[in-house]
Parts: sequence; C-alpha cells; structure tokens
Amino acid sequence: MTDIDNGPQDVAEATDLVAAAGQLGRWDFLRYGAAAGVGVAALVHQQPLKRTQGRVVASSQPMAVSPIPGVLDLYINEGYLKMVDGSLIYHRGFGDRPTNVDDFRPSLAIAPKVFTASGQLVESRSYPLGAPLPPHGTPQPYGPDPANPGQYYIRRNYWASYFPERTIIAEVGGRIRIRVHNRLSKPHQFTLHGVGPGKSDVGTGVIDPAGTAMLEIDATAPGTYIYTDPTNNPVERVLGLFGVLLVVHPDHQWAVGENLASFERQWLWICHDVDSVWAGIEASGGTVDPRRTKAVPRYFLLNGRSGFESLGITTNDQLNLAQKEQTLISGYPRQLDVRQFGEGTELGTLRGGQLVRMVNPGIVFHQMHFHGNHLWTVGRNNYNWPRSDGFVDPEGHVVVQQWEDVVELEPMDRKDCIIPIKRPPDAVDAVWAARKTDWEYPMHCHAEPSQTAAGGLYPGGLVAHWTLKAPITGAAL
Ligand SMILES: [Cu+2]
Repeated sequence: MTDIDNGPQDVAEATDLVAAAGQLGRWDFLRYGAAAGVGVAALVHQQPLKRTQGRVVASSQPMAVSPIPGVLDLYINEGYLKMVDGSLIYHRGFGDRPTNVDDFRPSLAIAPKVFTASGQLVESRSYPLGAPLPPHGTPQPYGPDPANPGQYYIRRNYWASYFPERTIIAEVGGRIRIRVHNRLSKPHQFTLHGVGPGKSDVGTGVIDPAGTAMLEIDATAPGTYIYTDPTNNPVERVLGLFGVLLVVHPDHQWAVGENLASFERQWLWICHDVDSVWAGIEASGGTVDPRRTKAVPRYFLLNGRSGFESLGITTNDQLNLAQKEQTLISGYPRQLDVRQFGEGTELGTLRGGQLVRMVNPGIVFHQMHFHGNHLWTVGRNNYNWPRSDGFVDPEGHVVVQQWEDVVELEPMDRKDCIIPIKRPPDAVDAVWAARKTDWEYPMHCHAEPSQTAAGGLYPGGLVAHWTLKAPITGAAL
C-alpha cells in the first residue's frame, strides 16, 4: 500500500493546476508590491469540495498531486505525535505528503528544501549544496594554531550545515513557489511572516477544506522568517502549523550578510511548545478559544525533540546522530576576539565562531542559557544590531551587539547569535593543558517550566548541549 494515490481525479486536478499556472486569468490573483520590484503573487485555486467522511475531508482518499517542477507541495495534515514521555498528542502540520489522522507516521513537517537562485527546488538536509558535510555535525579544523596551544585554525567558507525538519531555504535571486493543500475539515492558511515589502506578511489567504492555493514570492532579503497558519492565532501555530524560512545570499553563504558576521557553520534552533488540552479540544472537533481556555503548554521542544531525545542520548543511533548533525553544537577551540570579528589569518582561515539562529514559533518566552561560553548576539528579527551607537528600543531592549549569557526569545522572535567555540574564560592554564576529552556544556532555558514534560518530568523539556572538542591526537601542539 502506498501513501500516494494518483487516481484519475488527482491526475485531472494536477493537469488542471499545470494548465492554470500558465493561464493566470483563471485564478483569483493577488499581487503585492509590484511597484517595489518585489514580485509577489498569491494564487488561490479553490477545488470543489470532496466527499466528506466524518470531520476529516477525504480521509479515505489522500490527495497526492503530480509535482510541478520548482514548486513545493505542502499538505496540511493531522495526526498524533509521541512526546518524550510516550504520550500521543494530536497535532497538525505542513507535511511533505498526504497522510491521515490515523497514520502511524503522519507527515506533519517537511524534510528541508532549498529553492536555488537558478529556479530549482532541491531536497537537502545540508546547505550550501555540495559543500562538504561536517562529520557528526562537527566541522574539522584546518590545522593547529601555533601561537595558541590547544587551539585550531578553522576553515573559511568550507563546511555545510545540517538543518532540521520544517526548514525551507531560499537563495536570493530565486523564487519561492509553494502549493498548499488543505486536507482538513476547517479553513486554513499559509503565511510567510515579514517577507513582503516593508516586512509585511505574505500568505495564501483562506484555503477552504479540500482546497489548494499557490503562493509565489521572490527571495530578496536575507534573513530568518517564520511561516505559520495564522488562523485563530496562535492556536493553529501551537497545534503544529509552523516552520522556518531562511533566505540566503548565494554570494554570502557563510555570513549573516555582506560585511556582517562570518561563521564556520550555522545551526537553526526552532523552539516550540505543545498544549495537550488545546490539542484535545481540536482533536474532538472543537475549536479552541484562546481567551477562555488559557494556554498551558506541557511539552517544550527544540527542533522537534525534548529531554533525552533532544540530547541525543537514546538507544536509537540514527536519532542520536541526527541530533548531533542538526542541533547539538560542536567545534574545535579557536582564538576569537569579537573586536576583530570574522578576520582571517595569513592562511586564509577564519577567526570566527558558529552562528546559532534561534527561532521561537511557540508561545513561551524563552531564556536560552549557555554554559561554557557566552554568545555574541548580532541581530534580532532580521535587524542587524550595530557594533557601536546602540540604543534602547521602545520595549526596553538594548540594541547593540553584545555578549549574552542568557538569550531572551519572545514568541515569534528570531535571534542571530555567534557561539565563539573558544577556550572558556574560567579554564585556567593547568586545566586547559590537561584537557584530554570533549568538554560538554549544557544549554537550558531559564524559564523553568520549559525544562519539564507533562507538568513535572525533569529534565524532559527544551534542553541541549554544546561540545568543545578534545585535542586531536597527533596534532602538533
Ligand atoms: Cu544554566
């Protein structure tokens, strides 16, 4: 049995969609920002309602469509996900393929995808495409740094980074083309927050049950963006309808942007929290009123994992490896001084750290606390913080690049931070010289409830760690 049913009706629909793509007059057609040179079009093509069975539209008839080259198909699905304590909790999500509520492995998040500047859509967990993959997620050094015992030169513009599920990467110059299929019984939407002119939201608008809509927008401004279903805000987002879009300039793949912080590799951390009461209301056909039923999240996830699963210490080697590749930061110690940030060496290597893009599509205020090294925060919500002449914004936040022990992450926040991967300041010479093993440091959230699962299981929540790698045996140190 296959998940994909290309019955005659589906083929007809796909043909219809392809035909429609060439004849926009048949579509409801919205255009934003043409004057600004930002080509944005939301194309909404409502299909007739399909046979309804119970509250799930077409539950016995998955609606897989024929792909259109360069177009990403997102299926709004529902299903149950196992939390860190074994509980099954109802979720919705933007999936890669149509699955039903009773599917053993529901598709509620997409494998990472890349829209290239040349117009291709490529499925890839790593980016830049074709760059060498860091073994176990750890970039290997160029060689020892003779002037700094125990430290290494790191490679500039070399290693790829791994990305978690839900990631969409778009290269500047390319076009983001997404076709969204609503397979559920209520209306939904797909919105890219802040990618439009003047950082406006761009979305499909309402997609009725069994409907399909197409969203197209040029990738123009590098940065980190959140996509969600804003319906009944924030309920659908909390139920799982969210993800992250990275827009990257193909000429600056190892930097936040031109003349901005360079990095060895990057990490995307997507925070999320799960309210099982809300999930239960929606699973039984109700609609959550977030003012009447106050949110009480009971599970807190980082890149879709919590607790021992997030830390990669399970009996599942594949899961553990994926956590090392995409979540658990690691690197070799290097000499780094943020006053000469991103400077090179005579060997063409980089004195720089690694970039952590922290993103919070959830509804909890997080306080991400790193042991070992502080982080150097370089921007928030695609506003690059200045290195001098800082200011205090209307909410009281200091806006200037700075060392942060705890990185505050409000709902819908995106923070860009450089983790320096350097010798910890409290490691005295004798300790540093005696170092033989990897040093692992916790990352936890100081909003303590987020460290639990199911209202008490500790530390079953949003946790991670980062690793300062041990000296390489045989290296000239
Ligand atoms: Cu701590």
